[in-house]
Amino acid sequence: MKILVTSALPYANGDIHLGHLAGAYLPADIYVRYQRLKRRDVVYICGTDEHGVPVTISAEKQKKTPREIVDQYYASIKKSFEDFGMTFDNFSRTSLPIHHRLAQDFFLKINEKGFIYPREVEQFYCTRCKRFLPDRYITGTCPKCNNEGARGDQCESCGHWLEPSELIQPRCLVCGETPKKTRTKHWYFRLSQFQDKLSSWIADKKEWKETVLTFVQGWLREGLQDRPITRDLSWGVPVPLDDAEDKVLYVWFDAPIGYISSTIEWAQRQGKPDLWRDYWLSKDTKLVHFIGKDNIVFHALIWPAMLMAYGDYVLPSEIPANQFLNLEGGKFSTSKDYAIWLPDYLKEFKADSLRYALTRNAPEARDTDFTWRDFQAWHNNELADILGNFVNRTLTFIKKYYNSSVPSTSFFAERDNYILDLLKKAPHAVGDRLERFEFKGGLQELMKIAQEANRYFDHEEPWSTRKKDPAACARTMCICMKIVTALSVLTEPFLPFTAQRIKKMINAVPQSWDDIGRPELATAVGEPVILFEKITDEIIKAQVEKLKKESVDLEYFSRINLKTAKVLTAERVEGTANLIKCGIEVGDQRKQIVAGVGKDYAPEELVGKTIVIVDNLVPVKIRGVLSEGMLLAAVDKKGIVLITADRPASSGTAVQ
Ligand code: B3M
Ligand code: ZN
Repeated sequence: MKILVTSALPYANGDIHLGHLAGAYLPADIYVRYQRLKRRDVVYICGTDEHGVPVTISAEKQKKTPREIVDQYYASIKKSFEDFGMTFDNFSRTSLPIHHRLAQDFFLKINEKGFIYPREVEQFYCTRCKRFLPDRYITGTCPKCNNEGARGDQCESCGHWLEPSELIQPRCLVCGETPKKTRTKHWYFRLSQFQDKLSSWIADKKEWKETVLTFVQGWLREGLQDRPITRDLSWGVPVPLDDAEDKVLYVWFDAPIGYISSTIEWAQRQGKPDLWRDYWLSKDTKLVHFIGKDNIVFHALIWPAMLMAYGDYVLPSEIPANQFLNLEGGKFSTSKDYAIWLPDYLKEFKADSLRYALTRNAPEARDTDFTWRDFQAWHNNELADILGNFVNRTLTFIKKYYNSSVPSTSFFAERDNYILDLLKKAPHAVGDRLERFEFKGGLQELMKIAQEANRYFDHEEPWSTRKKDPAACARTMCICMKIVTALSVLTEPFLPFTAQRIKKMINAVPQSWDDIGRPELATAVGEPVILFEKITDEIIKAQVEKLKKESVDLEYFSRINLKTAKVLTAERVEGTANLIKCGIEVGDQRKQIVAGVGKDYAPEELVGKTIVIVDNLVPVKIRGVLSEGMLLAAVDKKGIVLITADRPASSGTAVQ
């Protein structure tokens, strides 16, 4: 069997941050490294997604051409992935001619087969910017969840995939103007025709993650609709038809085809231009797409439908989509620069510490939160104190008391056999988890071994048997070396740089995954080095501060109008547990706000208080009641504490 693994192609419009890594990249790299150690035939494909509105918007913001933007970010994404230890077999770009040709061929072939048709449609057009507003050029309120910042292609908050016409109160992203509907022509993909085929294809994917299946089944239940696959843009793959001037393929149509074109490029680079066919055109290929949850609909429905329409290619076997990683309690946000960017991280810390933290806390079944404190604790208490410590104490002991040559033994005692048995089972214990895409579980199994190893060392007390019972001491150290040697392979998928350093210290020959249980020992060890230096509180504090500062700059902050307000009236919103409607005075204005403080405050307590509000929040309806601002409160585990004026202050005063 062949295994073809892909990670979502990142848009070449910005750097990679930790949220991306945890979703589509790190787990894939662990999986692939493991498969290689199992000596399986695996190819790992990725590249940058260089088309679409995300790229053109970034270009406009940075006053550069799309070409300049994609060249810049292709290079920096590729570099930081390498530094992070990602081992793609090929990292391509969708702006290459090889990809354009393939995407156009794909379009033409399914067009010939009758799966594409043109349709006159009304589209939003901005009269001020003088252009059509596809996808993210338009924003408005999501019809599903009422999130006000929904984009024209998808609501980031609830994941709903949108058509711009569904948006409530649409606005041009660039100038804020309310756009007008204007006629244009677009080509549609007959997704509706694949309803049954997709349903039966999904039916035997029982092992798939629940989160993925729920999503897909929800879509199928609603009924699949035909989707436009062309756009009025000048940047992208030109639509290969005579009457489609100035139109390009929708980025989500061409991007997944990038998995194939990147594989073709890989084959060419091997000097075996047809080799890609063995993977894409064989029913014996296990195609695995690693993605984040916002990409599920494209990979689990639309892309398979495209492949079915085309005919010959293999369909995805596995789509182990991850949930989201949050950052210190908030969502990663590129536009607000609230993120930890990989190149910044790598300037100050080691790749493996992050690989460890992101796997230990992987958002496999639900969203998880990255905090610098956890990062520090896991690095210090687990990587350094458990894994690093065991390797180090073993090697320094052998260096010091055995002059760096590895002792041997001819018999084992009961406790030795216990640990040897654990070692024998280790490749399965870890490997089985990885086969099931349970990376967090795999890492736990690995750390269990390091933990048991430390216990064994403590229990055997080689420092005292050294004199009392030299044979026992030799036996202990021989076994410890077996464990270190096994760890140098077991850690490799997760912590490749560490694995490399251990191998160097122990002079071990490369081993395959299946040799882990019976590791072959080198006769002599090299110089022991400390694997993980502790990370201090100061270093972590600086990172937390940086994040706070970077998340809003002054200009951003000055756009938020904070003012004092006096509460004149307060009453509970009927039928709700904790909403209170307050009539407030803001200078000479009267306003109404709805606040979720009813669990901790009675309405009477609020009346007369001088509070702080965000005055220029776009009015929203909460449970049908108009709210024209938001009050500030501190929220901790114990409950809500209102922020109020310390001394009498007149209402309507700016808070700075
Ligand atoms: N570029 C979207 C994303 O980064 C996208 C993935 C394409 S995979 C074919 O979320
Ligand atoms: Zn506009």
